[in-house]
Amino acid sequence: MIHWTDKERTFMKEALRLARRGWGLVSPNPLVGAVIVRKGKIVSTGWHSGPGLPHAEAAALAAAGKRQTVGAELYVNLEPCRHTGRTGPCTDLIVAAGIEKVYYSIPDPNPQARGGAQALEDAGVETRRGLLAREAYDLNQFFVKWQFTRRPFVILKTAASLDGKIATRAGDSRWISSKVARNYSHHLRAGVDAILIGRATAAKDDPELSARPWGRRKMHREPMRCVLDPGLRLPASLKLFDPSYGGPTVSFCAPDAPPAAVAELSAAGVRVIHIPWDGRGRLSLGKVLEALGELEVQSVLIEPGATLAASALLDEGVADLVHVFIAPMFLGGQDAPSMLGGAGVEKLTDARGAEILRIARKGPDIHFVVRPQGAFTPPPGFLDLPEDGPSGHLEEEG
Ligand code: AOF
Ligand code: ZN
Repeated sequence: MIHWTDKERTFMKEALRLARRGWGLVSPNPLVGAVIVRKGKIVSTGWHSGPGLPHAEAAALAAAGKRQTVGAELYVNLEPCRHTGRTGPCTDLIVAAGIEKVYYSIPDPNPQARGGAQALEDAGVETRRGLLAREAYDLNQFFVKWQFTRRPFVILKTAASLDGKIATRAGDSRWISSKVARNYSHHLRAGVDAILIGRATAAKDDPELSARPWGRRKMHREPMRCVLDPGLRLPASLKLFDPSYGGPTVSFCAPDAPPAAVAELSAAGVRVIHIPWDGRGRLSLGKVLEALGELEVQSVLIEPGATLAASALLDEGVADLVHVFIAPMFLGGQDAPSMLGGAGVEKLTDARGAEILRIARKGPDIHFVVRPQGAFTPPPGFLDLPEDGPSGHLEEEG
């Protein structure tokens, strides 16, 4: 068990804080921050701000004077790369700058880039792995899952009343959650590669599916807007299909969708992807994720109605993380939809278990962050590090 000092933790926390600045900017790259420390003081910092732009380590080194980096320490939340991709190897820059010691949180899962720590050791630079590994992993779960599985990380977001209803008996649902909760949802949208909704939600709510995070600088890139529409019967007039509202649109349809509708949507700039049935009369979500992964989509936010939520969470079990907002109201009604539709489970022993990672307030609402059973976990060895503690952080926020 390695005991990290408070100073070491503080410097890596700063690297993680810098890394978060790249939220919504860096995909398909990871969120990375770097801090250079000399004689116990920060001399420069850097963060990665997008594909083709300098890596965090390169940015921090460039921001420091040459004499400041000799004999200094570098803190970075991902193992430095040793490859030439859109930019050159960070390991070479680190060695040339005379850095003596590199602290990194998690190994680089990218087969092209990995191996940087060994390269540094070979060049006489000391490396220390595992500082704030859990936090660093949580920050880059999208990147890590996609690198290991070529499938996107799946976040499911839902909002309900205290009695678990997502709409009134008449279908009224705007809005159950508060403005603060909805702003948080826009922050989530801003950081993912794709948003996915079902046919019923598209028809009923006509959402834009754009990311409009609170007080945020203009989005440099809007997430891809995806809809499950087996028979391609949604009207072309929906905002979802209008490019002026958001990112590119993808329609997932059944193998036997009418060719005329496919042609019409394609001509309008919508990408149409055929998906096999799942055996329960719905499109296979597993196959949808496979198709998205091939498009280099590393994260998808599902904003489901009751049917899609049940498929994603219970029937297919594809969700890796669930955000639930509970609003302080009661709606009642046998026929008012609740969070999960579908057939449901029969026995309590069939329930999908979950681990609550976080509970917070969002205005008047309660915000749960939950990891359901079956969520992605990295392969053995990736995270079982000295720093490894319990798998989540149960926190309460004021
Ligand atoms: C980043 N930013 O700060 C670090 C990365 O092809 P490139 O040049 O865009 O390199 C991307 C890979 O580099 C990425 O998949 C990851 O493995 C490694 N490290 N990437 O975008 C950074 N340190
Ligand atoms: Zn690099």
